[in-house]
Amino acid sequence: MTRVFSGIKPTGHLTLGNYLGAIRRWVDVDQRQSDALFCVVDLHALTVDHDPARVRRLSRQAATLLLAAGLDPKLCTVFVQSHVDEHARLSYVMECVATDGEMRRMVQYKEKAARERERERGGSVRLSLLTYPVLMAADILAYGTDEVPVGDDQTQHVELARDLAVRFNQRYGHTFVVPRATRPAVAARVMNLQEPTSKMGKSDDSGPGIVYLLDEPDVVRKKVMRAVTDSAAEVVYDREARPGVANLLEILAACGGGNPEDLSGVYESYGTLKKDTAEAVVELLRPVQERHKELCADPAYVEGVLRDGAEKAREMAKPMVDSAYRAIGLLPA
Ligand code: AQP
Repeated sequence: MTRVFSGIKPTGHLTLGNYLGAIRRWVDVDQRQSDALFCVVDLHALTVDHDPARVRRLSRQAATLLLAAGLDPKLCTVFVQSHVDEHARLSYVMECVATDGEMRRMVQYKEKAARERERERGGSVRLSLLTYPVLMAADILAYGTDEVPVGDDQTQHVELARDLAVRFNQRYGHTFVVPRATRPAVAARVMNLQEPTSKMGKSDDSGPGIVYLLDEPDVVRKKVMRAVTDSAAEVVYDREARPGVANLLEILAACGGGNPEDLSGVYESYGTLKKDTAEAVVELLRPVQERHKELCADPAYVEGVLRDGAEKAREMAKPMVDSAYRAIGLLPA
């Protein structure tokens, strides 16, 4: 059976981008057809300036939302990264396989390091921001993962995990499965409603352009109705020339099925397109929000799922990490 692994960072409240680009597919496809593990990757949230209490709160909230969205612990393994030591154990070994040049070429590193320097006025960037893709490679490789379902923004990191697996296998003997990224058919990159050339990212500051999974229906409506489009009159699907309209068409298509190009022919004005998109998003989020409320009333259930998930994950990862330690030359304990 295909082994699937993917994760989500508790760096902010989960967004519509997370849901359409990743979580929905985990729920509808991956947990049903594969041996799947889904992880709140909390160690990755420490790579930029962070508030410890907020990370804890967001980790709990992300896990609760994954279950509310439909991940079922009977079908898949849901856990928190820092509860399984194997991730950090393997990460160091993979740092001995990766090069600093590879790390510095990562687009996300360049963008985020620039952002951090700007925020701190020329201040320092955490070393973990540079090495984070290696930890992500370790997350994936520890489980003998075949497929990593991600949005477009993460494909470069999955490529790195592939390169490191191949290099390790060539140098030290076959140890790792070489993983591949899989992406959703539509909405692989949901864009910020206010800046439709930038990804809708949960750690961004631009609140009005980001639809959060826990936004009230009226807040969703307001954000979608105020989405930046352009001054042209016709509704045309053109990602390059008309990114704002294309983003709305893609969101609408992802919510209700169909494809953005066909939908563009149905609308004569931006007003009705926005109204229908807003309602489609509200309806998409409604059951997730209802279930989230129920789960918040039962924190012991969520904690139990995470405890059991970590135990299962540990059992899966330990043999792989032990064999990587042996292969690279470390003495067995
Ligand atoms: N806008 C998006 N469109 C489609 N897919 C997306 N994903 C994230 N944003 C979009 C996918 O969701 C999964 C988990 O994402 P993440 O936690 O790694 O990243 P994030 O939500 O983008 O959070 P940050 O902190 O704002 O991330 P950075 O700044 O690192 O980009 C992934 O599968 C991702 O592809």
